[in-house]
Amino acid sequence: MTKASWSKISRRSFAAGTGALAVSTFAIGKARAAEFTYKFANNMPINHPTNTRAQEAAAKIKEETGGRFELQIYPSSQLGSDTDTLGQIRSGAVDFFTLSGLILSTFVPAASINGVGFAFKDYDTVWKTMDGKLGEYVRAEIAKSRSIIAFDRPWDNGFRQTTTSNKPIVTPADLANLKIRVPPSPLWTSMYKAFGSAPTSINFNEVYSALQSKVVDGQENPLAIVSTAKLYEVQSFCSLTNHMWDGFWFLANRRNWEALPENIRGIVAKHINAAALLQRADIAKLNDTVQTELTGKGMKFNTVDPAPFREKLKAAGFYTEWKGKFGDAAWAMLEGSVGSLG
Ligand code: X2X
Repeated sequence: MTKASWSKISRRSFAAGTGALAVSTFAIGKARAAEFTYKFANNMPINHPTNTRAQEAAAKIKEETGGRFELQIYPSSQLGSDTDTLGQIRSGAVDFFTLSGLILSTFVPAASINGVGFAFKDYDTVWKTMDGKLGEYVRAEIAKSRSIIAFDRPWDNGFRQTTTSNKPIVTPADLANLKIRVPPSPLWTSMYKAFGSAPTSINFNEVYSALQSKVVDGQENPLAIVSTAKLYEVQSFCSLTNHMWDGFWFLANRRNWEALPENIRGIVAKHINAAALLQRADIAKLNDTVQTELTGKGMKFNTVDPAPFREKLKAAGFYTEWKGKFGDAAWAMLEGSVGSLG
C-alpha cells in the first residue's frame, strides 16, 4: 500500500485553492498518481483467467473511483513464492493475494477442507458448497486470524489432473512410489502418502524447472494451468484423475483493507467478486477446449475410474484422519454438500 505523499496532497489543495489557472496547470502535468496504490500478488501466468479478469476489474475500479484507487497486479509469483507471499499478506507488505485454500491451511487449518480427495463430483456441487455454508465457515475461520480476510467469492483453480513424464496413471497402483510434486500443504502430502507415492512439497514458481530437471516425475494441476504455465513442454501424459477441486481465496491484509475509505472498499469488493464469477466461467470454457490443444502438442490423455482411488484412500484411513483434524461440525458441512465420504 502506498498513500499519496503529503507533498502531493498539499500541492493538490494548493491547486484547488488558487483557481482555474492552477487547476489546469495541474491537469496538463503528469497523470496524477492514485491516492491508494494496492498490490495484488498471485502465482498464475499473465494469460491465465485469474490475471485477465483481475486486470479488467482493476480498470473498472480505477474508473469508478475516479482514479483514486489503483490495483497493481504482480502475476507469476513476481513478489515471491506462495509461502513467501503468505507471509507478506499477513504482515501487510502485499495488500491482496489469491491463494489456494490448501496452502492457506498452513496458517488457517480449516481452509484445506475443500481439498479432501474425490469429495466433489462436479462444478455445480463445488459452487453450491463454496458459495454456501462451508465457504462461509472457511471465510469466518480466515477472518479469525485477524491479519487477513477473504472476499466472498472464491475464484476457480479447477479440478486437478495428474501429469507425468514417464507413465500414465490409470489405477491407484500407478501412484505407488511416484515422485510427485505437491504444493506445500499437509493435506496434499498426506493424500499422496496414502497412495504410497513419494510426494515432494514445491512452490508453484519452481514446478516447471523441477519437472524439467527431473527432480520429480509428475505433478497435478487443472488443465488451464497445464496449458498456460506450459507444463506440457516438460510432461508427456495427462491422466484425468479429477482427484480434487481447488480454488483461490481472494485475500486482503486486514489493516490495509480497513485503511481504505468505505466507499472505495465497496467498489473494490464489488468488482473483485464480479470478476470471480467471470473467471469461473472462463475456466469452465477452457476445460472444454484445452484437452484438444494439449493433445495437439503431444500430450497423451487417459481417463480413470475414480472408485478404486477413493477405496484406496479409505483403506489407508485418509478420510478418518482428516475428519478428526477438521472436526465433526466442519466434516458434516462438507458431507452435507457432497455426500458421505466413508
Ligand atoms: O501450486 C499449484 O499447483 C497451484 C498453482 O495449483 C496452486 O496454486 C495450488
